[in-house]
Formats: sequence, structure tokens, C-alpha cells
Amino acid sequence: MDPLRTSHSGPRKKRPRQTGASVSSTPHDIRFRDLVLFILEKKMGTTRRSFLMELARRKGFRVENELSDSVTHIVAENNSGSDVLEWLQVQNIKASSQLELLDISWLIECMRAGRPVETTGKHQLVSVRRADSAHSNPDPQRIPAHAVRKISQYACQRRTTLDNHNHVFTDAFEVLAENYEFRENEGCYLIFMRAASVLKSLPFTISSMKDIEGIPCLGDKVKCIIEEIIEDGESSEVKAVLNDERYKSFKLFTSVFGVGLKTSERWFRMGFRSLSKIRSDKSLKFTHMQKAGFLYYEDLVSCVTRAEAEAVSLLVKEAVWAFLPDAFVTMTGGFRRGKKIGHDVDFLITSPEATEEEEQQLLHKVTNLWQKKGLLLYCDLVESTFEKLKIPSRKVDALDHFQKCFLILKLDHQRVDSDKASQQDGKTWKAIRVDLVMCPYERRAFALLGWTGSPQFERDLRRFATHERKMVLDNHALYDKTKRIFLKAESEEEIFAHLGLDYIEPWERNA
Ligand code: DCT
Ligand code: MG
Repeated sequence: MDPLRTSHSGPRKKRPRQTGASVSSTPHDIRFRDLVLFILEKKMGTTRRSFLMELARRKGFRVENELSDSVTHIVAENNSGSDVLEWLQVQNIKASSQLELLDISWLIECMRAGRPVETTGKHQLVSVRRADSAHSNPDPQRIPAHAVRKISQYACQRRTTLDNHNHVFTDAFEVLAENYEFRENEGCYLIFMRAASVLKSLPFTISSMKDIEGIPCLGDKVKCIIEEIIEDGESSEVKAVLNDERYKSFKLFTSVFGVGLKTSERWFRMGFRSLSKIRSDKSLKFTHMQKAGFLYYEDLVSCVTRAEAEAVSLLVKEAVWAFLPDAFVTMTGGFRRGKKIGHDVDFLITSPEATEEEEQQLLHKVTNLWQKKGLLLYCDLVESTFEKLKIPSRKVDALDHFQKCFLILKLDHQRVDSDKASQQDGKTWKAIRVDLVMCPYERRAFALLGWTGSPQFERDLRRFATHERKMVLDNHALYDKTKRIFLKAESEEEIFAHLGLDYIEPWERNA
């Protein structure tokens, strides 16, 4: 019989409740100065906790009555890792950057040994890897402070940089999500997008099922796939999707600019499986967009580099400033979030001084200028349908009402500040997809927030506003349904503040 294990079984004598402060009647010498212990009372009880604290102190351990920044080891009994993480969050305590959450079994071993024993995986309630050693340290023992906070189900309450430690899992989920998107199954699409998104925010690599305890957005379906990947290194479902005729065809067809799900479905049903067959089929009719998509296909599927995006930015600024010298031109989308490559380059344009007419004319003037210079390979200009007093859209994926144009620009290799410039045989330029959005100056913060993305981050911002704040947010405005007023904002920071959210920097929005 282990007295330490069973000390609280059997009839309990009623004693006056002891607070931690009065437990240690006699002072003990501290022999192990590197460790500062805190024993969690939750699910353990006051009596047993006092007994263990006294015992550990007698053995020379430093045991704190209260949880403080100096604590290095938290010991708990009958609590899971997520129980302890949740408790810590409720205490609103900022854990030190290096803190271990351990099961009582570790303390018991220490008591037996009469000294601190090494903490291993079997003692650790949460096996969290240090972000910086995720790949190199197979037995990490420390928990970063941010991992101790409970993870939110909303991407807008998580910081997601491009440093993804869980590519194996997120790549798999993105394939499955895309397959559901192709099958127009929105529910399953969102399940896998949310799962991928939450894993991208983790500062450690998942290596066992224990690692995902307490993480939101991971339902049974998702967990099964994680388990399979941990055990076999791959998911059979993902493998099947990657080999699926329909998935492969849709992936190929939608890679053409201007081809969406409807067209892909039609071509697939007609029996097409390759782009060359489609391109050469005389009976098919293509839209202007699709014609451009096929014409510049190779350039458009090869991603836009940051050097190319910067060159486009100069081109856009030169043209915009020729007509509206006071305009702000901001690169948005993935590049604003720090991505090194993208499928297009997005810009938001706004002017503090322009009249409504000047504002409306700008994109026309800019695209006409490029047309004259022979730089405009494709242009679809959509006029504004923006109404100042309209309540924001509830649809999380709705396109906004600002005036905008979807373009393909001819970018001269010479304008690109890169070693690889003009290396291609004969061709001296590259076709680049560019989106320009023109917004009224007083809406610039909302437009900037919306056009910075990521799309999943935006979805969760709107979902959070609706469900947690009774507000409606879109790319134009924020509306408080309780107070029935529009909330104004001059900056993204102000929008986060209206929503009661900590500010998340653009490079932390890669959800
Ligand atoms: N956006 C939006 N409404 C939509 C779609 C997108 O407000 N219906 C926003 C969110 C992201 C931003 O526009 C840019 O969109 P993309 O270019 O599609 O995304 P990205 O993050 O820039 O990705 P990529 O790097 O592939 O261009
Ligand atoms: Mg983009």
C-alpha cells in the first residue's frame, strides 16, 4: 500500500479548514533552489494538499502557498492538462515563460527519492514543445507562456504567424476541405478549414493524441485523421481524395482564371480531364475572363513573388498618383500578412481629399493609362454599389460593394528587382493578377481589415462579432445591434477595440 496514494481514503476527520498560509508551522531548509512548486487544490482537497506541501517542504523543496510568477512546477492530481490550463486561465495568471504542469506521480517519485527526479512525458500533463525546438527536441519539458492560455475557437483571438509547425496535418485538412468545397458541402469544408486554422496557431508540433487535448475545433472526424497521420504518417482518406478523378479535374480546371465550380462541373460531366483538350475543343464557348485565363495560364499558375509584388506596387502607385497625388495605396491580401508568394497582388486605394466624382473616376483613368501603355492584358471593372446607411452583410463570404477591378497586368522583368529577371527565353514580361479596390476615405479601416485576410481570419472575425458581441461586421462598417448604431473607426486597432479584442497584427492573421 502506498501511503502517499491513499492518504485521503478512509474516514476523514473534520478539521478546521486550513489555508495554505498557516500550513507550514515550522520553517524548513530549502535544499533544491532551482524548483518552485505549487500544488493545485482542485480535485485534491485541502487536507491532502496541506499534507503533501508539508511533506515536500520537509524534504527540502520550496513550495509556494499561492501561485506566482516564481513558480516553476505546478503539481495536480486527477486533473487533465486542459483542466489545469483552464484553471490557470480563470486565475488570470500570466504563467512564467517556463512552467511545467505535472501529475502527482512526479511529486511522489521525488518524495521517494528524497530529491527532484527528472520530469518525463509520463509526468507531463501537457506535452507542449517550445516553438524554437519543435523539430529538434524530442523530449521537450517546458511550456511556453502562450500555450498555457486556453485556445479560442475564433481565429481572431489567436495569433497565427506563417511559422506553421503542423504542416503534415494542415496540408491534409486543406486537401479534404477543398474536396468538400468542390462538392459544395459547406459544413464539412468549414470543419476542415477551422481545424487547419487552429493547428496553424500552435507553437509546437503535434506528436501524440495527448497533445490535442483541450484544443477547440477538433471534432471526432478530424481527430481520427490526426490519429492516423500520427500512426501511419499519412491519411488514407487524403490519399483517396488526391487520386480521385473528380478532385483532380476540379483542381486543374479551377486553376484557370475565370473557371469556377459550375464550369468545372460541366466540363467534368462532358468527360474532359485535361486542359489541352478543353482549349482545343471548338464547340466550347469561353468567357473573356477564361480566354485570358488560358492565354496567360503558365504565368498565372506560377505564383507571384514578393519582388514581383513590390514591382507591381510601384506601377500602381505611379499610375494612381498621376491622377490623385494624395491617395493612399496599400498592398493588402497575403503580402500584407508577410507571405513570400501569392496568387495575386491586392491593393486598397483611398483618398482623403478626392471628390466623389474623382474617386469614381480614378480606376477608369488608371486602367486607361495602362491600356495605352500596352500593360493591360485583362480588365474587369466593377462599379460601386456601396450604400452608406446599409447595415453590414451577415454573410461571412459576401464580396464587398466597393468599386474594384480584377486585372491581369503585363509586368516587365526589368522592373523586378531580382536576379531571375528576364531569364525566360525571349519573353521579357510576366502576366500578373492584380486586384484594385477603391474605398471612401472614412471606410478605409474596415476595407483594410477585410482585404488583409486571411479569408479564415475574416470569417471568424465576423462570426465573433455576431455571436459574441451582437454586432455585424463587414468590409464597409461595424454595426452594434444592441445600441443600433454604426461604430466609426479610423484604424484597424479601433475596430479590434470596438469588438473587445486584443489587437492582432497583420502577420499574425495567417489563420
Ligand atoms: N476577401 C474578401 N471577400 C471575399 C474574398 C476575399 O474580403 N469574398 C478578402 C480576404 C483576403 C483578401 O480579400 C485577399 O483575397 P485573396 O487574394 O483571395 O487571398 P490572399 O490571402 O491574398 O491569398 P493569396 O496570397 O493566394 O493571394
Ligand atoms: Mg491575394
